Amino acid sequence: MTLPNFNELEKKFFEKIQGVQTLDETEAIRQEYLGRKGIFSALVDNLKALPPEEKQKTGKDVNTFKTMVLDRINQKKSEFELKALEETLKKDKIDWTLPSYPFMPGKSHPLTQVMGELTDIFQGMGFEIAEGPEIETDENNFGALNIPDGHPARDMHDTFYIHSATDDPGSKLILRTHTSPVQIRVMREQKPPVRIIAPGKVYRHEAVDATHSSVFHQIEGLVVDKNISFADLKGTLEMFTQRFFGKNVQTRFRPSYFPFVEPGVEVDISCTICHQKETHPHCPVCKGKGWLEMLGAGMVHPNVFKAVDYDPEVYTGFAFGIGIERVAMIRYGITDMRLFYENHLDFLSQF
Ligand code: FA5
Repeated sequence: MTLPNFNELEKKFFEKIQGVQTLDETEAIRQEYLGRKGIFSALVDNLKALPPEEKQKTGKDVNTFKTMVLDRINQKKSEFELKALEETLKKDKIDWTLPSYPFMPGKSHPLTQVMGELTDIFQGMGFEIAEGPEIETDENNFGALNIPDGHPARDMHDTFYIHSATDDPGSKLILRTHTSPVQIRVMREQKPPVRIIAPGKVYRHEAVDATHSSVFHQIEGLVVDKNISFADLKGTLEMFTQRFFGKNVQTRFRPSYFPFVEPGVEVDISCTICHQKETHPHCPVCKGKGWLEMLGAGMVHPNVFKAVDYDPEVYTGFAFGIGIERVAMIRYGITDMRLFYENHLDFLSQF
C-alpha cells in the first residue's frame, strides 16, 4: 500500500481551483473532493489498510489537507457570489432623479377634531373629563334621570335594547341614547362640587337622513355646587359659543322640555353661514330661520339629585348636551350629516 503524496495532491488541487471561472465549476470541484464518492472518501478508506503507526500520522495529514481544500473552495465561492451581487447592483442602479411616491400624512377625522376643540375649551374653563360606557343600564339612561318606565319622553329616544333575562332596570341593558347617564355615574361616585364634561358616542334607532344618524356623538356638561344659577349656565354656554364660533355669534335660549332639568332650554346660535343678512331666506343651512339649534340644557331637576343622594335643598346645578355632528355642520356649513360617515377622502381631506 503506497502512502498518498500530499505535495502532488495539493499541487493538482491548486491548479484546478485557480482555473475555475464560475460558481458551478467551483461546486463541481467541491463534489470531486468532498462528495460522497470523492477523493477524501477514498483517502479515508485507504487509511484502514495502513499499519497503526502510519495511520495516525497520515490521518492528520488528510485532515489538514481537507481543511485547506474546504477553506479555498469557500473563499472561491464567496468571490463569485460577491461578483454576482455587484453585477446585480450595477443593473439595478438607483435613479435619484425619479419623482418620489406621493406621501399623504393622515390626520384626525373632522368630528374628532371638533370634539378635541370643544374639550379644550371646556377644560380651559375648569371642567374635568368624565367617561361612561356605551352599554348602559336602563336605570342610568332613564330611571335616575327622572324618566321612569312608561314615561312618554322615552318615545323621543328610540332605544336599542340588549336582550337580558331580567326586568330590573338596574340590570336591564341598552345602548345609551345620550351622554346624560354619565351625570348619574359621576354624582354617585363623588360629592359636590362637580364640574365635568363627558364626550362620547350615543345610539338611537332613528331613520338616517341629512340631519339624523343612528350613531352620533354628544358632549355632556354638568356643574353642581351651592348657589349655581341659570345665569351660570347662560354665561358658560355663551363663552363656549363665542370661543368656538367667534365673537360675533349670538345665542338664543328657547324654553324646552327634558325630564331631567327644570327649567329646560334649547340653545340656538345665529346662523354662521348667512349671518342673518338679507339673503337668509335662501340660506341652505338655517333654511331662512336665521338660527341653528345646537344643544339642550337646563337646571338639574331635584328628582335627579334625589336619585343620587344629593340634597336638592342644599345644591343646585346645570347640565347641557351638545350634538357634535350638529356643531361640526354649523362650523363648516355642511348640509348633510351622512358625509361624515361615508369616508370619502375628497370630503375628509378638506378639514
Ligand atoms: C338630549 O340628548 C339630552 N340628553 C340633552 C340634554 C343634556 C338636555 C342635559 C338637558 C340637559 P336631544 O335628544 O335634544 O337631548 O339631543 C341633544 C343634541 O343631540 C341635539 O341638539 C342634536 O344636536 C343631537 N342629536 C339628537 N338626535 C340626533 C341624531 N339622530 N343624529 C345626530 N344628532 C342628534
